[in-house]
Amino acid sequence: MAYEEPTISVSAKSTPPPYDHTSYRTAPQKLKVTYHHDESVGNYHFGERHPMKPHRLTLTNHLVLGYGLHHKMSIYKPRKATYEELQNFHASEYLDFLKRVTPANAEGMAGMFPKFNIGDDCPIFDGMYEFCQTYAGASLDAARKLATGEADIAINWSGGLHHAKKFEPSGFCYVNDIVLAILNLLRYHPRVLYIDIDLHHGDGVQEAFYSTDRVMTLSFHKYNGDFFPGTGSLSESGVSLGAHHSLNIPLRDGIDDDSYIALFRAILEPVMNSYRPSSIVLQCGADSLGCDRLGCFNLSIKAHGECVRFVKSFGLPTLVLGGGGYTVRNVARCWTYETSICLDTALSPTLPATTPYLEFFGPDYTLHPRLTGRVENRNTRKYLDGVRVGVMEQLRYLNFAPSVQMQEIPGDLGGWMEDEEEGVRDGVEDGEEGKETRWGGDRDGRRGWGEYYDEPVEDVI
Ligand code: V1D
Ligand code: CA
Repeated sequence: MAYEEPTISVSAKSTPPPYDHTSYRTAPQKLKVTYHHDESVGNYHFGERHPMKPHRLTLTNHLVLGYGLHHKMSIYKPRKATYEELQNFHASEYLDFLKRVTPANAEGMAGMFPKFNIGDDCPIFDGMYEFCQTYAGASLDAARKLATGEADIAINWSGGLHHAKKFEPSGFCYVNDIVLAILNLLRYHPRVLYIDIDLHHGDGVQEAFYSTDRVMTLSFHKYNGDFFPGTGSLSESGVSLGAHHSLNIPLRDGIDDDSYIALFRAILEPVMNSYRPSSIVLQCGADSLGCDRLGCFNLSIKAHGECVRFVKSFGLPTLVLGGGGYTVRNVARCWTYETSICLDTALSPTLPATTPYLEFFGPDYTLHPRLTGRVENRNTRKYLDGVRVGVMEQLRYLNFAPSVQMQEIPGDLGGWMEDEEEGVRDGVEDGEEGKETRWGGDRDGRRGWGEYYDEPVEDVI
């Protein structure tokens, strides 16, 4: 399948009115929230000294259930992503390697490890390929629910593995479920905004969409040129059609709640007004919390959650994903709290007493332990203002760019949902319901639209 760039309209555009998202705050609507989770995903193990602990997903799920949040959303156990689905982004040579290699045959395949970046960050572990299929399957399932309109917000805490590349794993990420999900959203959505609040730069997603204007990437991260993955300076802004569509917010150690939230809002509001996405993918890496084992920021769970609340206030179909997060008890607290934000539900500050693994949350057993104030804030006002101004300058270019003209989807191209569901539908999901696309308008907000496509989603890349 070859990717074709969409037709570009060169007609002059009038300035659209600012995004009216405040009404969503004052008059919250009953949103359809879906939660995509396969219990098996928490049982994989990267190795004894490895900081990535899939068990954090089990802890999160127990807290979500303990608070009774499953009564307020539709829960799906997704099927695993197929090899063909992974191939939409990843090279077959790489997938063949991932599928074949095991701890038992690793010695014989060690010659291939440098080529496929296998090492301390990305070790070979039991069930690695299945693990990838499981978390990617959940993101694809969530994207399908958004595309059909069965979900307004779809959550997959096992996803958000933003570093994986077409040919190799990177930074604990083997397949890039985010790129795969966005590629599928692009069949229905003219413009997808990707937002990344993980401590690390979302390099794999940025790289995949670096030359297209169909996806804007916005990553907040620690940056000093050296910190993993080493990318994410303000000057990385996209190429070709994608020029000015990669936005990077490089931060120093110790950023606190007030400055992070103020910056997040001050940047996201104009991004929404300039880019006018039709859907959002939000990566909620929890390593940006204070006290994270690999972290160096000062954020509380409330501040992290405030970013989710602000994104939600725009009222667009939103895919909510996990990512990094290495102090597992705080990851579980954070993603549970963020699930409750998606559901507009207040949670008791004391964790439910019947939660399995409650001992992980002692001695306080609270949802909001104090995580802030341990690292000196190296982000001066002047520095942060410089970053904000730099982003505003990039956005000015967008306002002069022609908007993407999309074509209405012909009948049978809506078949993504049926294709992928047929024969592999799991027992939990409901029957097919009428597909609808309720959002839309072009970047001017003038034109309503039905289902949009951009024939094959390969090689945006
Ligand atoms: F501390 C470790 C112990 C064992 C194995 C790895 C690590 C470790 C810590 N930090 N590895 C890192 C980072 N890697 C390096 C390498 C050293 N260099 C030559 C490169 O600094 C990788 C950090 C990955 C962060 C992943 C993520 O949080 O962004 C994430 N997002 O979604 C899923 C994971
Ligand atoms: Ca980030």
